[in-house]
Amino acid sequence: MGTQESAPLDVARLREDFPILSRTVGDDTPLVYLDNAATSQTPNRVIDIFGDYYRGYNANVHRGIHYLSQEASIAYEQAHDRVAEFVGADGREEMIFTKNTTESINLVAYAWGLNELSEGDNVVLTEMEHHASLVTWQQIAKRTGAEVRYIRITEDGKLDMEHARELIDDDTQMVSAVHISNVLGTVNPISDLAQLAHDHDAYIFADGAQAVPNRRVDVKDLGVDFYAFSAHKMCGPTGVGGLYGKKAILEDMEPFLYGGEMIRKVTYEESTWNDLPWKYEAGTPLIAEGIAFAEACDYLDDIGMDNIQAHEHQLAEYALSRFAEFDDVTTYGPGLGEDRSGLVAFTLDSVHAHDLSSIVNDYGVAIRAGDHCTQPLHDRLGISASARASFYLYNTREEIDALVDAVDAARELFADI
Ligand code: 7TS
Repeated sequence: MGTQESAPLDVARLREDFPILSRTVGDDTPLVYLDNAATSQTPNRVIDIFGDYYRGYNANVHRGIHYLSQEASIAYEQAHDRVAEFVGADGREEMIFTKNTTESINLVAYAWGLNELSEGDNVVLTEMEHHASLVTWQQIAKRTGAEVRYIRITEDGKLDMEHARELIDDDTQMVSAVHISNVLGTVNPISDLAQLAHDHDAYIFADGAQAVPNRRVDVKDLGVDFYAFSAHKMCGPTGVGGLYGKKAILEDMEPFLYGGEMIRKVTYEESTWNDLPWKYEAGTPLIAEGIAFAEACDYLDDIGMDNIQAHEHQLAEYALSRFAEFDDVTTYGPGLGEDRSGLVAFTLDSVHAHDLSSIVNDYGVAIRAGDHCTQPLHDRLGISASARASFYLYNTREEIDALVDAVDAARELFADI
């Protein structure tokens, strides 16, 4: 929910930072970009990092003592500190740069799970996990003999915490939960889950792909052991993501990938590992992307995360209230007035989600249709697919009106068939 201290965003001004938003699509139709939960757009100052880097100081990091390598190394290393600070971690040692949220989860599942899990252990997930977490833990569990358990969701799309208390027991080694559902918009009680996990000496991993972009996240306040997110959903570039891990755990864990950069001393027989976080960043890393990731954090902080959260919340409320005008539209997740993020998944009785997204696309409106990498959740909801509109700091009520008008047009088109 929007906090009291938030100030309204000057959206018209902010939109000037995103040249892509003023382009047209198809038959010279203005673009209405409502697919931000998949990938957000990128402001000029983040895009500019790439030109500055490749024109000014492109060099490999950590290796050289020449000027360019030093400049690139300092910028890349400081980017870790900046991204760490953005989510409340204790500096670069607790912030590994990965490719994306998916790789962050796989890193822990392979480096920790494959070594530590065995028969008799269990991993507790939620019914609303993205495949990035669900498939990864499911497959690691198969390989180790561990059991996977799923915390149920309630009718209104929230976690059944009573069920969580039943499932998490002394054999639980990991609780891995999505912080905000990419379909329901539900904000899960991660600190309560962390408490439950720790009461049973289990670790807690939170998937923050849909949370870090739109609210202030503090991993220490949440009490998590691991936390994952992607730059491309928070005004940053594709190709880079963050993995927060508690220093003591990261020091104990085995590396995920072996090779150059992640070692300290190598002989023909043995190798020892580099300091954190480099122990987990084998090979030449995503240098320009990492530096741009930090710039995206600066950009969001300049706007104010509380302001972004409040803006998104207002847009979600507006979309829910507009959809509530129609008997044949079903929305999923928490309803009006509840804490939820700025995305709304919905179905229209007479039109399949894929047809719907294709028709609204003709009106310049970009939304997503399908299972949104949550097939089991869609099974649980009793639907095969949904359409989803997801908002960000540069979206407006008028764009939601454009979506609703386009949905109207789809309804009419199918009524004639
Ligand atoms: N976890 C959640 C909750 C997500 O929403 C996504 C991406 C991921 C993990 C994976 O992120 P990636 O950066 O590794 O791909 N979700 C979506 C979506 O909802 N539509 O497209 C991607």
